[in-house]
Amino acid sequence: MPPCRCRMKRAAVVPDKPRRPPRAGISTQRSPAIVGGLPAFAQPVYLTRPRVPNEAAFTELVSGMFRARWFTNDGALVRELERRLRDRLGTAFCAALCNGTVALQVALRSLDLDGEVITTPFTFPATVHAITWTGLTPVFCDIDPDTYNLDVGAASGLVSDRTSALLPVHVFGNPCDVTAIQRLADGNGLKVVYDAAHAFGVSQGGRSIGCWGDLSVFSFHATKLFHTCEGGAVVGRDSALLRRIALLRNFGIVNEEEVCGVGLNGKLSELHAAMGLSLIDAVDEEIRLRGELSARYNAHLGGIDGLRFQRRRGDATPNYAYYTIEVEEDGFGLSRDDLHRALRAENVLVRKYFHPLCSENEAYRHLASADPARLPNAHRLSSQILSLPLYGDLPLEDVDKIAECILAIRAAAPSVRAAARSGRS
Ligand code: T4K
Repeated sequence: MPPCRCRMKRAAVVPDKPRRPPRAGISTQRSPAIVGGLPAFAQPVYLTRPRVPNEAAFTELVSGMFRARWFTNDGALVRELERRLRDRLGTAFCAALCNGTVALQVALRSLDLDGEVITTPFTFPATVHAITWTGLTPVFCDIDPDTYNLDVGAASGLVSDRTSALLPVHVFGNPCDVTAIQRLADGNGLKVVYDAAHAFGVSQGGRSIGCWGDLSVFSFHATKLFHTCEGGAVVGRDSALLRRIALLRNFGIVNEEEVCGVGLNGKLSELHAAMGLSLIDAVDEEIRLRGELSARYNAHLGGIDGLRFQRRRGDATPNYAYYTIEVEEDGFGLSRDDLHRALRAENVLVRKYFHPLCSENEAYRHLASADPARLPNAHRLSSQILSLPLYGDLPLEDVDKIAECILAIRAAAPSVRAAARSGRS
């Protein structure tokens, strides 16, 4: 039987900082599936689900594309999407690309960098791979244990005469300390490219998150709150950079007579742009729904010993891209991995974003900056972090049930631990 998709009346939006104790009425009595109980969900609850556009609106755009017989290469739909994104993101330019990873590569390449780029190990592999694919060397910097973002003080200690840029990530949509990063960059003649893959719709101090640094890069992958199935964008303010980016994403072709530089094929297709255009007006609604779901998680999980939460910047407008918890074994009674296994047994497909760290990849392990002793905060967080399901049409009752599972699993900690570590799960 498919899972029930009905909705209960929604709770008022509350600040995302967890404060309240667990709600009364949540049962910790049920027997966790990992120790023989029935799974809480008959069907998998995915970490996220892509938002589906209004089919009629999407079909109309695609029909127009068929009529025009123009499917890619600077088509009308891509141009329209770029215009809408520019307005939405409040940036001087927006160049759409085929995905966030290629957008990162093109952004780095457009700045003519060489040598080393300081970045975080606590990110999706794409961030660091983009540095390497561009012929640059990543230098890993530890993170702030509370915000999960680049520790700017630690970054300043890593700047050398080989450093050409900083590539910080607004992890889970939480803005970096952009003022301190700019100060560090300006003081050392460095460029700044932000990986804003998680940060669509976020603003800080009243300014869109895309307004900081030299360039910012977004991902429009299907798992993002705004998506084009696959896609991405580079935003910034310098029109000379926009010209370079436009060339780089189209093989370096200037015109039929001239090709310049080493470009690649980074174009977004008209079909992907149609998806984006039919979803862009739903972004605020998606953020609102996720905000409600996050508040509900907070209400259940906020007071539990052994659970910690990302400290969000007070001056930021969040987008609720992810809902994560840190599991401290001492207080919680179980490790993150125990809880991960126990929730998977309930059919709750939680994920360990981001574990392993990028610095643990065999491609990077040899780097001096990848030494775990230099990255204590990142290693601790990577062993404790867990992402819980979150997407706009996740029913609030499912959040209640997931929280109930977490409490029941915790209440049965000794037997859950034994089952999780016995290899039976
Ligand atoms: N920088 C950062 C900081 C990033 O996080 C990312 C991407 C990038 C750069 C690069 O941007 P892109 O080149 O991807 O545009 C997913 C996404 O594929 C990836 O885009 C994203 N970050 C990363 C955080 O998450 P996986 O390998 O964990 O995805 P997957 O397939 O396991 O899906 C996650 C969940 O979503 C599952 O529960 C299944 C569900 N799902 C997924 C897809 C694709 C669906 O329900 N439907 C779907 O169509 O990487």
